[in-house]
Amino acid sequence: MFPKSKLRCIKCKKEFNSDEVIYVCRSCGSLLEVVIEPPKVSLEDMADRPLGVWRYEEFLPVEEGSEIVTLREGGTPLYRCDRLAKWAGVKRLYIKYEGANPTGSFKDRGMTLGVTKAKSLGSKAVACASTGNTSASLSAYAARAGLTCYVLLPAEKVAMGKLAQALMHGAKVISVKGNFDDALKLVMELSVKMEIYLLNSVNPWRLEGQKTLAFEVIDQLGHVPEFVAVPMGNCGNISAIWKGFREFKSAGIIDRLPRMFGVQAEGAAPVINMLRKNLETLVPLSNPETLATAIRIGNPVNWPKAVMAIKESNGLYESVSDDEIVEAQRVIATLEGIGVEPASAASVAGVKRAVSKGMLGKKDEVVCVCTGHLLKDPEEVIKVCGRPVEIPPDLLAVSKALSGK
Ligand code: AN7
Repeated sequence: MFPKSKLRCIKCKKEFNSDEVIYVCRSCGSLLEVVIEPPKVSLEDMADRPLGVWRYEEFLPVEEGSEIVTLREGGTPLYRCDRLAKWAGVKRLYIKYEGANPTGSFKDRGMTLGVTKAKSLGSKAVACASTGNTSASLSAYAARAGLTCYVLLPAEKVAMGKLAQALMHGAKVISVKGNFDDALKLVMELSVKMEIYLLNSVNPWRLEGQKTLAFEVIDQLGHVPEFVAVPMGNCGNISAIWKGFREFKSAGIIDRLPRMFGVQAEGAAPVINMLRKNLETLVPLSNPETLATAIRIGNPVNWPKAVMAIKESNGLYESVSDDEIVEAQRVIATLEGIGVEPASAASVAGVKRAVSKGMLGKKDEVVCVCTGHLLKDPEEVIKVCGRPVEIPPDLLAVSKALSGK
């Protein structure tokens, strides 16, 4: 049974019906969130269902009788990583590996909900701006649903794997000469003007799918982790995960909450800057820069929700350099066998950085959310690892090369 829901402005608290196509409060322009009644359900009640987004249907606000658009998202592994814990300097470290989703990122959790919603609202076309993964995911789910899909990408800054996905799944892909923030502004205007359903994370229904990551962590770990580290770009994911934990607590499934740890790349860290300076509002960056192109975002729309998540949870925040990101990416890959894209490694790099500052240490347990697959950005890998040595096809040359002579 799906729960009944409504939309509520996070600022002025004005409420709207769940079948209204709006992305921000009609009264004050702030972000909206979906509100559901906490269901009366236990983990045992849901235990026979496969691990994944739809296992938690009592928490997922879609219309009864909706045609669910799914590629079997979620149900991703939670790996205990002892070598990585030692490297970072914490007691326990787990990786929630979102690269194992159907299109290789956490975005699929949101798109199964978002595209199901688009269908039940009767939309014929969906759209997004994207640093890559959102477009890859939306293109696939739109194809699955038989909807037209438009994606606006920042020119030349989208990793090859992600672009390949959007193109092959048949989206109309447009390259905007500007950055992600420019593309998002355009697509928001476009969606209103042309009545195309917008599926960036400003759309609160998407976050309803993404909150299931929190549910899975509780199911897999068997207890509430102390810290959950999340890379932040547009700040939807950390907000969604925090909402998930809060809803499990309201439903009486857990009795305490984790502390959220938001991590941004140094060159694209407007939220971290704001928190450090204790500012009331975000100062957007006009030229965000980082090798982690997924989180190369200067004006994150969901910043108020992310700031709430970090503050309410008595959480942590840090920025990490590109060098730290690449180092973490390599260590995750070589010590644990887990392949993640640069943005994903920011969560792990953030833990190491926090340890060096004494914010985390030998007593702490952290779940790091690794948001996307290594193969999303093969060009970055070649850039940081170099190409393999080339040899003529003979045995002597092979043995020489293998012994490094
Ligand atoms: C791998 O695809 O914004 O803080 O347009 O692809 O919820 O934005 C991607 C974001 C982290 C940040 N890790 O999540 C997009 C886009 C990866 C990502 C983030 C993204 P949010």
